[in-house]
Amino acid sequence: MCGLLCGSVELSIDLRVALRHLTRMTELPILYSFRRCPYAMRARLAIQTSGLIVELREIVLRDKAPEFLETSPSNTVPCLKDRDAILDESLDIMLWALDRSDPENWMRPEQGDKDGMISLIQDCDGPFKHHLDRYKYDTRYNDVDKEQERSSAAGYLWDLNELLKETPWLFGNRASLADFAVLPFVRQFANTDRDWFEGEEWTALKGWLKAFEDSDRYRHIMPKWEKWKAGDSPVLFPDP
Ligand SMILES: N[C@@H](CCC(=O)N[C@@H](CS)C(=O)NCC(=O)O)C(=O)O
Repeated sequence: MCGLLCGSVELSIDLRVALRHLTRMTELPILYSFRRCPYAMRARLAIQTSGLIVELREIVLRDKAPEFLETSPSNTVPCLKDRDAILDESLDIMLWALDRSDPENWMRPEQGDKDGMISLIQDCDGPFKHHLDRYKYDTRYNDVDKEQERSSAAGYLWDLNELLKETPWLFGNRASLADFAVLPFVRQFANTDRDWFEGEEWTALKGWLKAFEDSDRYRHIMPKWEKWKAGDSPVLFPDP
């Protein structure tokens, strides 16, 4: 559906022009993103909860826009440009958004603290992602045993399951930074072989992932975007 539909009332052309003008005047931060990338998903989750608005530029990884390549030192998504500042790591983008506004208190979990959350996220981005990549994309690597990689990655998921047996979220009875930094990667693991994932007895983990995938929060970060090119009308995220 057109992003400029408000309820059932289509915004007038004048309003569209005004919105475009306003976007230019206020110099919204620019988020280079890719819909299905778990790193970009976590960045969008944090931006969405913060209430900030950014201009989203959808990047296609096999045909990256030159403006994106000039902006991102690592040539990876997500990348956020806020005036002169460039944030090239998804976790930094989450922290940038939540530092500005954190209405759901993601940075102040009910149990544990920021250091504990960061440590759990680092285990996700480090060893878990290492094995996840070799499980999901095993043919891209030499000498990997797909099942061995799956089993190594699953160790991290069993640890998450233990936490989730105690409380509905990783750090207590409220969602926090840790949940939304990690969930997109657990989803990526699950989707690699959904039948196998559903057959394992990590019941708390499965419930946590399902609640996320069924949520409005998830739906709102996953609309389909057209590939961005210079000169396109700005696409706002979240869709106002
Ligand atoms: N360190 C980065 C990693 C991001 C990353 O690896 N993104 C992938 C897409 S999911 C990417 O852009 N890969 C570059 C490519 O495939 O060309 C972050 O946390 O933001």
